[in-house]
Formats: sequence, C-alpha cells, structure tokens
Amino acid sequence: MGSPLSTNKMASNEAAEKALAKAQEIVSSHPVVVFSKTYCGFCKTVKKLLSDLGAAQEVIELDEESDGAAIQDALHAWTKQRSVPNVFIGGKHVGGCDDTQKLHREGKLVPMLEEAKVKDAGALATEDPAQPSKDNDDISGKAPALL
Ligand SMILES: N[C@@H](CCC(=O)N[C@@H](CS)C(=O)NCC(=O)O)C(=O)O
Repeated sequence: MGSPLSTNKMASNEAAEKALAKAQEIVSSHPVVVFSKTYCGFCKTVKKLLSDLGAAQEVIELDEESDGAAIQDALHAWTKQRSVPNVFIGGKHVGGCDDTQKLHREGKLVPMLEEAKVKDAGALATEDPAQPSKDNDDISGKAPALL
C-alpha cells in the first residue's frame, strides 16, 4: 500500500489529466475559445476585439469555474502560457491579448476567423486593423506559442 502522499499525488495527476482533457475538449468543440478571468482587463480587451469582429466566442471565466485553477495549470502545461486571456482559434493556440492584437495589426486575425468560420458576415469588413479601437491599446507583443 502506498503512502498518503503517493495517494495524493495520484489523485492530483488524475485531476490534472481531467482538466487537460476538459480544456482540449472545449477547444476542439468551439471555433473561438477565450479562457479568461472576469476581472482581467486584457481579457476584456480581447473579448471586445473578437466581438467587434463579429466572432462568436466561447468564454470560460476561470475564476468562476470550480476547476478553474486546474484548467489554468493544464493550459500552462499544454500551451506554455499561464496568463489569461488564453485564446484559441480553429483549434490553434493564438496566445494572449498582445498576440491576438498583433495578429490583427498584421491582418492575419480576420483570415483566421474566416477560416474557422466564426465571422458574422459584414462585421469584419468595417474593422481596420491599422486603427485598433481605443480599448485595444496594449500593443507590446510576443510570438504566439503554438501558432
Ligand atoms: N501580456 C499578456 C498579459 C496578460 C496578463 O497579465 N494577465 C493576467 C490577468 S489580467 C494574468 O494572467 N495573471 C495571472 C493569473 O491571473 O493567474 C497578454 O497580452 O495577454
């Protein structure tokens, strides 16, 4: 028989695997997924950008989920990104707010949304990537991890 410690470790491995499976299931079932926290300004910015572009998004507010911390750990292990927002489009990891804004500035976000078939016809045409809305002013970027 194992020690209580090893029993705990097995239980936490199971919880981690369950959280990873859940995160992957959510990502594979929705064209656009934002893992978010309700109080996070970067999350609000990226949700607004996607919404302004007419993209239907599945938002998981990790601070409102009973297993939110485990999902955040799982996302970290999977994408190497711990921060929120953690954005996926068409099953691909895009990154955080900076990464998503950078893609938009480069004119790559709308085609990704189109490819993932999430756009609301007409909404995308009005958004000029060269003129981010005033809410999207955090422009320091890093390369998306898994794109
Ligand atoms: N540069 C990042 C900043 C994201 C960020 O700092 N998010 C904060 C919440 S506002 C975070 O994830 N903090 C750690 C945590 O909540 O566990 C981005 O553009 O997404």
